[in-house]
Amino acid sequence: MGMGEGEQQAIDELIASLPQEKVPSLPPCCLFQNFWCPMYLLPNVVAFQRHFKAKDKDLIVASDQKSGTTWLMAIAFSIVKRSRFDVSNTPLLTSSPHELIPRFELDLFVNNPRFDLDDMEEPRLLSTHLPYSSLPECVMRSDCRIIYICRNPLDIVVSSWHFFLQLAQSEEWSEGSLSLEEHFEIYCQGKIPFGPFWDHMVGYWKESLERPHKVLFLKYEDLKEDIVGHLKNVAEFVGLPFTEEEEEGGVIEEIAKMCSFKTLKDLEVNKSGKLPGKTIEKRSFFRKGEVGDWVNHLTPSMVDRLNSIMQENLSPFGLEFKRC
Ligand code: PAP
Repeated sequence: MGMGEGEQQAIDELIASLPQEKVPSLPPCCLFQNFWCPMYLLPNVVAFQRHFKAKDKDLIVASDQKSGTTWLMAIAFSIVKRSRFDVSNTPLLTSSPHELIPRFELDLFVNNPRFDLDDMEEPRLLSTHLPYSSLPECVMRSDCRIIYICRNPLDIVVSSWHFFLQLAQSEEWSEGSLSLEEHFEIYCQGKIPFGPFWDHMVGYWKESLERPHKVLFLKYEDLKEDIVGHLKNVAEFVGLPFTEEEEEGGVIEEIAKMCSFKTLKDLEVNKSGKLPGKTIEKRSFFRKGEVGDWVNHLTPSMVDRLNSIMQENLSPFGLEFKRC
């Protein structure tokens, strides 16, 4: 079911009333509820906010773009569905993590503002790039849980530059490509889709401190350092701790390996083709998968600039990233 004429008109009027930003190689955005929302996603965001009905058992994977979403989707799926699937028959072997955990604004509420999610198997695994403050009220009120992953902005900006360069090749909104310097500037201004990144991170960070049973806050770098420890944390958070038997049987290590960058990147399903209904190549979700690749791309002055933005906007809340 598409949007009615009246609804489309209301969205058009809303967009017209908002500050807008258009840069080549990024989708045109408008400043909606204090974040830069790609205009083509606004109807979906509004429909999600109006029509989604959270259930207590829902698990939502949340992230800013390029922070480790794909990895966390694979992890969440493997942990929650492990009574049905093991590494020999997991759907991860035949589907992209993005197909297994649909995103509200990019998949579920696209052209279908009253999407009925009632027939999804429970617990429902769902995902979003929206900031915490833009999640529907029912998500805050229900007992559903959120796992958020964030990443050092120095690595995010490099990752997102590569990603949008590739995306821009096939998108009609593209008017050419941006140099890393230009992309970096937009990122530092907070005008990248779903930005500013500091508000995104701090929103979930504060909620994870106030309501640790509601929001589990993870960092990409910490997962790289101790994946087994973090898989245990995730399993406990979702109320499905690993049993002694599972631990002794090596189940945690098996999941870690299945969800690793190398395993997922080398799977045929993630190597070729596009996500259903999308222009994006699945392989563009797997580039290098490393911590600290920024040293190969950013100049010392870019690093200083971004570090001082973090110092100003993240450190006061106790949110820091290790210097490497
Ligand atoms: P999305 O927000 O568009 O879904 P997301 O998965 O968050 O993208 O980010 C992709 C990044 O995660 C890429 O980083 P890079 O550009 O620095 O390489 C990608 O390589 C990395 N990535 C994807 N899967 C994994 C994984 N299993 N383990 C570690 N990193 C991964």
